[in-house]
Amino acid sequence: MGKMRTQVGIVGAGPAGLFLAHLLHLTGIEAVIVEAKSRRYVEERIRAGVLEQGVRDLLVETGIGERMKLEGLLHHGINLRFGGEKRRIDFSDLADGQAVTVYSQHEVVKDLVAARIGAGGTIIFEAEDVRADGFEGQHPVIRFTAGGERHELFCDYIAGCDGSHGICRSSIPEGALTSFERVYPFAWLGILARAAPASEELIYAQHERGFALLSMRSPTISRLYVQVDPHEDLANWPDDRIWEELQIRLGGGTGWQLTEGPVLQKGITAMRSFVTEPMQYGRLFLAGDAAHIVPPTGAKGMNLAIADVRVLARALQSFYETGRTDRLEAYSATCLRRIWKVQRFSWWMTSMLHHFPEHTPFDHRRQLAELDYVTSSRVGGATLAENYVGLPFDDP
Ligand code: FAS
Ligand code: PHB
Repeated sequence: MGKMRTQVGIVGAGPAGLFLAHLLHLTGIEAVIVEAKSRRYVEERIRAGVLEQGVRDLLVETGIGERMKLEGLLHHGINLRFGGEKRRIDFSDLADGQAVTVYSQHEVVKDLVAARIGAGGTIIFEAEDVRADGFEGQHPVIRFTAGGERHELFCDYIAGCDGSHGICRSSIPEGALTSFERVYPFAWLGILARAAPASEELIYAQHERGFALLSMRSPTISRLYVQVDPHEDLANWPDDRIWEELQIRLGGGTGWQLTEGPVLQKGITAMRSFVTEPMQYGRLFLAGDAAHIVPPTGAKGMNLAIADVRVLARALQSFYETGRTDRLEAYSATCLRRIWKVQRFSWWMTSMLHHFPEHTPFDHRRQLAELDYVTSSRVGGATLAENYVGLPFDDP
């Protein structure tokens, strides 16, 4: 049995775990990440695509934003297509000049892995049978198998950054947590295609056949989504059917055409809202998808994960520098203020743009009126814009 010791043990090398380790490193706090998958797997996993202004600034301020500044696409607005029209939400006008950056989550992960390894950080990839123990007392330990040998990583604190299917949340005793969930009656079928994006900015389309989204990864790679049945089988969606549906829903019968091309990757993502409270138990702290899930309509999942670990890193820094635990004790409350505001926004965007099976013609007209309002009222547009570019970090 191999025995190791560090200050903060982190389970999961996604955006939350990697960025937490990076922030801790900057304040001289040692961390070790234990990750179930391979480096290649986590660096190639296609997920989110949009960074909030505050997250962009944080990556730059903490020294890992250089490639993002070069390769990321700065967007000063998004478009909403509905009722045969396309209208723009202008962030420059409505969100004090803030913007979002289109830069893939897996590129952020690559930059963080490179920074961690470059700084001599430890990431244990392909760890098996990972367990988090002892966090109810003073001596938390992460146990795992790597290289065919069982290991114990003793730490002061454990950060559960292992996503929605990880082991950390489920390691907390029954009854200690309360979960809040809303499951949506649809899913997103997403494709990555070698096709020049047919729009310079994102287009969110509300259509009677269902929602569609035009996003991108670069001037030659499109990222596109269509709303499908929650139990849809990908086999029912050959490429030509996906393109046909995207043309109808995004084109809006205006003759406008999507550029089509080879589909490089496709998948179906379930849509749900989920929060667990509190996000901590003893010396175990949950962050990112391990604690909450948002429907991707608001482009918030990764941004919220990074907001969580920004709070956790500051709380751990306060402990190691002063011995005080007040920020650690307030971690959940501090994060949940932002989380529930982001949950509301993600729910609102999802409710406004998707076709719900139970909708009546009244609901459809109401949706169109809401879209008309937010795209014709400065106040209405500003509420969408300020949430989309990202609410200010509000902890002291
Ligand atoms: P992650 O899930 O990214 O990372 C958790 C890590 O923990 C993973 O590397 C996993 O391998 C590891 N792990 C799990 N169990 C473990 C164990 N037992 N031991 C060790 N390691 C373990 N968000 C958006 O904003 N826009 C999108 O378009 C979007 N699309 C998505 C598509 C899919 C298919 C999914 C699942 C999510 C999507 N999201 C999207 C949300 C996503 O971006 C998350 O919010 C983001 O990855 C959260 O980051 P983490 O909290 O680090 O969790
Ligand atoms: C993406 O580019 O993957 C993306 C963009 C905006 C969203 C969701 C996903 O709301």
